[in-house]
Amino acid sequence: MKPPPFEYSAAHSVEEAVDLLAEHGDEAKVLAGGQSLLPLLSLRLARPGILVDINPVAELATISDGSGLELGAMVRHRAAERSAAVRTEAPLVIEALGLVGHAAIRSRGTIGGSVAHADPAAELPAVLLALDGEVVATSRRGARTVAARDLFAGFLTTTLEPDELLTAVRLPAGPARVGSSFQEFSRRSGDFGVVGVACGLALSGDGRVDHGRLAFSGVAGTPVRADGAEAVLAGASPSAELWEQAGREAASQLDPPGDLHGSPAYRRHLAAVLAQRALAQAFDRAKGAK
Ligand SMILES: Cc1cc2nc3c(=O)[nH]c(=O)nc-3n(C[C@@H](O)[C@H](O)[C@H](O)COP(=O)(O)OP(=O)(O)OC[C@H]3O[C@@H](n4cnc5c(N)ncnc54)[C@H](O)[C@@H]3O)c2cc1C
Repeated sequence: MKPPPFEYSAAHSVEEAVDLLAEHGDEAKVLAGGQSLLPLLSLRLARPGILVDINPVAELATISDGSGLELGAMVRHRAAERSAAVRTEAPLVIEALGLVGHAAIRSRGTIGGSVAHADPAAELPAVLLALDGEVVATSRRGARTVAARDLFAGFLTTTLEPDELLTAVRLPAGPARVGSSFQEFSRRSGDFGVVGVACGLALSGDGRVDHGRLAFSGVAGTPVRADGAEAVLAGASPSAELWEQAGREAASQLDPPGDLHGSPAYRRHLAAVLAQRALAQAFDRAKGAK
């Protein structure tokens, strides 16, 4: 199908983009990589009056590190995957991005688009939630930060206002001796995962778990943090039994939907197994980290 008619305006700066969003409000949609928005238009599931194209905004395509990592909204997935700064500061982002569609899609898709689109099966929102990340939302009223825990409001819905542009994604610097892992089950390579889990694990000086962080995709209308499992992990001695116990605890607190890809019970089973695997791998990586 073809998209319904819409106006088009290219913004060349953040200022121009937020002016256009302020002018058109609910009628406007931001066009980033277009990998989710254009299919929605073609299927007539979205009918914006105007697309505000932020592809020309060069200031949004930068990656900076220092105390943590900041990815501009228009950083393409492939650029992040190839970035030495991302590899050093947040290897979990690179691991998760490798599971997003295919290389051709990732050469257009953007970091900001993946987060703003808030697909509950998407990898990046789960990573942002697991790593206690935040986004910068900019409008004519100024810029504010929104923690990942406060960002995802429901299926394809965030707490960003219609006049707000997501301008950056921030990830805090990790502690020493931290390891991470992204585990996912999908029917075919490149498909959205049925269930996925983003995991970060930090060890304390005495070799115990300082903290573990787990966030699932594909189990609810938003990514879900596994608070119960994290309580099980805090201060415990690492072991295969602990990973299994934490996985079981995480799954017991989920109430996933059923669809043609899997029943609620199957998704809970996947969540337990994937969390267990992610913790074991994150632990191995943490042991090797300085
Ligand atoms: C075949 C295929 C397979 C895919 N597989 C996966 C997958 O496995 N995992 C996965 O996570 N994704 C997958 N995707 C989607 C992913 O590739 C998209 O890139 C991503 O979801 C959206 O990013 P985008 O830059 O393309 O955003 P767009 O499609 O341009 O925009 C998506 C939405 O976000 C809004 N938006 C975009 N940028 C901003 C911003 N800066 N501020 C405010 N709002 C904004 C738009 O208005 C729109 O509503 C797949 C896509 C395709 C076509």
